[in-house]
Amino acid sequence: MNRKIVRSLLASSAILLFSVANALADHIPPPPAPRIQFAPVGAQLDGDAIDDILVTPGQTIQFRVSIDTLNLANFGSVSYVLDWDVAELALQFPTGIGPANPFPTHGQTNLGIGSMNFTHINTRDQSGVPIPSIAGGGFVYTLDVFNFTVLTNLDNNGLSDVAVSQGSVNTAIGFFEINADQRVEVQPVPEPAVGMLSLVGLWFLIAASRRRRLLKNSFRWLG
Ligand SMILES: [Ca+2]
Ligand SMILES: [Ca+2]
Repeated sequence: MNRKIVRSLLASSAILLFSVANALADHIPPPPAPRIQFAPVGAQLDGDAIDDILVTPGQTIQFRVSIDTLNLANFGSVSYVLDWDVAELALQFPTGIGPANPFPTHGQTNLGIGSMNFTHINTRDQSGVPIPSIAGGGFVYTLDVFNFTVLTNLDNNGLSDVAVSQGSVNTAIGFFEINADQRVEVQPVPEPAVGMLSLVGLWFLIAASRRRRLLKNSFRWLG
């Protein structure tokens, strides 16, 4: 085997190994970790990257933000940022505290238009509140309940309308960041397509014409 063939074989093997490693990396699930999350999560309804929720102007839509305490030590406080599009949604005040939120003190800071920081603190004991554990996972506390009024400027623009980010907790061993990276878009219920309207119109025309013909035939038979 000459050197050229050996070099070529080595290069092919390296490319194959790289591809296999990449494929494996794509399929390795991320390690379980505590995170801030919200519901409803929405669903993919169109061609852009963000998940969607269909809404109607004037309605109230509720989002519940929670912390999944998976693999987390007891914590003395939790904090995150909520961002929303003020052109499409108006946050109703006062905001609500989750029914099982274990923290005695709650804070919120305005960070700018459509951006607020929410903090829940156990001021009596910064080393943490006890976290109940459940088999196979963390314990989920609902931290906040947000009601938004849907505005008339709804836009299906593929941009985030509600998002959480910058999650952090304080435990006995100090502050650290936790995963908080979720967003969703709200968009108007689509109008029926013009083609569909035309089909419905056509069906009515055919039905009316058939009825007229039947009536005409009945009169002819009677006469
Ligand atoms: Ca979408
Ligand atoms: Ca939107």
